[in-house]
Amino acid sequence: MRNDHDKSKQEQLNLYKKDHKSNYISTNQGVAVSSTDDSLKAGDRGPTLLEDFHFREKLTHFDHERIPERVVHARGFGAHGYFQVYEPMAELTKARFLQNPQIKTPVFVRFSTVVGSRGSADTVRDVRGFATKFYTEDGNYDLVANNIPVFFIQDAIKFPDLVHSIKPEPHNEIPQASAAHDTFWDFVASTPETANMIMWLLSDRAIPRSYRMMEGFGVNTFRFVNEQGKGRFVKFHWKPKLGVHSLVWDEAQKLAGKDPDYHRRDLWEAIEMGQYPEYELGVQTIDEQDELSFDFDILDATKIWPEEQVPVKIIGKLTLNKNTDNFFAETEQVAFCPANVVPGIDFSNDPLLQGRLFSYLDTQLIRLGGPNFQEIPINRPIAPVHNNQRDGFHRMTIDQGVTSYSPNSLQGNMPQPDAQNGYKHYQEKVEGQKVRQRSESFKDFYSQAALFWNSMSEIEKQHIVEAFHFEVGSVKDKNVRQKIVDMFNNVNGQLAVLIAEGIGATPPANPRGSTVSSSSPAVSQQNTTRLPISRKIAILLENGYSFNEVTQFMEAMHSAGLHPQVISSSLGMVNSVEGKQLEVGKTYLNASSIMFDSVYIPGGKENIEKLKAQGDSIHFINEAFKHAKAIGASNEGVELLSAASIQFNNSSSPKLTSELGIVTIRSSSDMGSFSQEFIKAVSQHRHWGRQSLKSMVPA
Ligand code: HDE
Repeated sequence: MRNDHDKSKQEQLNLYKKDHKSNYISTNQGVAVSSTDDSLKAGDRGPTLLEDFHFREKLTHFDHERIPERVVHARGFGAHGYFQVYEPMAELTKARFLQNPQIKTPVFVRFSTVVGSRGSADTVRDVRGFATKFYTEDGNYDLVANNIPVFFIQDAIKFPDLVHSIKPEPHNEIPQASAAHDTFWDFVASTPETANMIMWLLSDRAIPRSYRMMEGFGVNTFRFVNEQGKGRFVKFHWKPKLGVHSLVWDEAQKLAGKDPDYHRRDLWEAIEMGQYPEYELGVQTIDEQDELSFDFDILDATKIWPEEQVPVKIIGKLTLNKNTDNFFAETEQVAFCPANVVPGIDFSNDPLLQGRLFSYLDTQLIRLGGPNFQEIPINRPIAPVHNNQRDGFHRMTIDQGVTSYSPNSLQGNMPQPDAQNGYKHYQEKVEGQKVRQRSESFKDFYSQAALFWNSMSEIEKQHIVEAFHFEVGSVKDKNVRQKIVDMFNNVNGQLAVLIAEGIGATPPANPRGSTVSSSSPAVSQQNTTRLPISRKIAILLENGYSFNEVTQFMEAMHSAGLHPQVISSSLGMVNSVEGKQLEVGKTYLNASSIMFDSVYIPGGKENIEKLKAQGDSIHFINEAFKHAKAIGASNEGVELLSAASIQFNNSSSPKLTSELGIVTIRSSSDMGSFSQEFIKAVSQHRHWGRQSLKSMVPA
């Protein structure tokens, strides 16, 4: 088969596209089918005949439709896009896709959860995968990242143990997509290297608001190599343009039931609307001579390189601008592997990475049914492929010629190695005894867990403590619960006391914690970017609302790139005081406050009287308030806030008021300022200062 290296990835995928709408049904042999609704029978009430080849082929294919799901990261969602570097990176790396800002390198990204099976919910508490395949001119480069910068374990040999412990328990396959059970916490309690990762996992990072609002981290330490052969250690980061934002736990749990596809829907809709998700690529580099100059080992994947110590250099941007045509062909069949690198990117001796370099190719062999999965369109490089690998299940290439070995003289020794431009592994000097042991430099398990805790804002600390209560509180074995308290007493004494209080364990007799008192502001979501763009607003309406207020408000939201939607008690049209109508987007049965970032209630006496009489709208507002979301109300709409017992600055003056995300106005003359103030409140994401949310963690 010809290699389509001169075509873009998209053009290449187009070669395989089929639009079945315009064709007649045929068998897989291309024979036209006359009917597909009845099987061939001996008489219309008689038995089905074996000779019905169409029936047998249709059923056989159907019977074989499923392939094994990924052993981890089974639930995922992908999109196409491109990557552009901002300026040539020649000083750091010779990777060609990192040199020319004019070049748009095609990419495919797959986001995922780790633990749940393919049909599990999107919003569970879990690490998120963020895997990117760059189809570069030098071959495919995969940056197989997560949204948390550290990992549970230090050596890949423990990966099966970790995953067995966190997956549903083997005797009854409960619970699905959750770490909140005995086997996982038993593993944690006996594996102290997990401490830092657990802090991150129980933080808000593990319940993202959107795939568009997550960072990505390569986690492992890689190596950049430039044209002169100089190597540097490197860690990769993705920084979302929209900032890093999360759900709250109550919301995440409810969404898992009401909209298990919440994250994939969010990504799909953003791309369909042209609000393309964007992430900047950042790199942290460490010169080889500084390898040993940190108080942690830079090869230890349970440690971050604090950004304040090793700054992140932003080098380019990823844009996701196209949804898939077919989930199975693209998202399910895409195969990532951290060993897929191009010249200029190399590995380190990080023992977690070394194991990963083996595991991904190995798992693809079983999941995708043999060694030819790289010929599946989504996995094919745009760079040419020539070698002497042959045959195997599902081989699609039709190799020509008599030789499939090297060297050969019958075909002029073609194809042959490219000594000049071929990939050359970095010549790191390695010597040592063969040992099965952990480096002493890997054995500080608690300092960075303490650093993370110290870096959290008050509300983030509160969420972590609540997450401990939920997760460890779900563990039946009291001994394991106690061990967790004792383990986290090594991180922070006050944290251990707070954990113990919620899970019926004995607080540490001697609350101590790590001596680390420094923090890394970069890891707190408190310090993230805040933008209103693409946020969703529910407008609660019944007949008799003010059309003037609603339309002014909606226009202001649309022009700022936000998405208002009308919610009412039934679908159809709702009538305004002015007699004009608006179409209802959703009812209280198929929408709920957890699906929106904010709520707005416009005026109109009759509208508000009806809304007041309804439990649904009151619940909607209360829930949005509890989840610290922006709430806006104009004119009589303000009365609905009082009816919902919302605490706010309820002055009867017509002036605009805005406090802790509650924005009100008792006049229609300044809807412009009201809308702008509301947008500001939405951009804050959450308003944690509200009375009912006062922290349980002392400052
Ligand atoms: Fe993975 N991981 N992993 N992992 N991983 C897989 O490969 C593995 C690790 C990550 O969307 C598997 O194709 C080992 C760290 C992502 O298709 C498997 C270790 C990070 C994805 C595998 C790790 C990741 C995977 C399962 C050492 C963040 C999904 C299916 C302890 C940097 C990619 C597959 C996709 C998938 C092995 C640890 C990220 C079994 C042995 C650290 C995003 O090969």
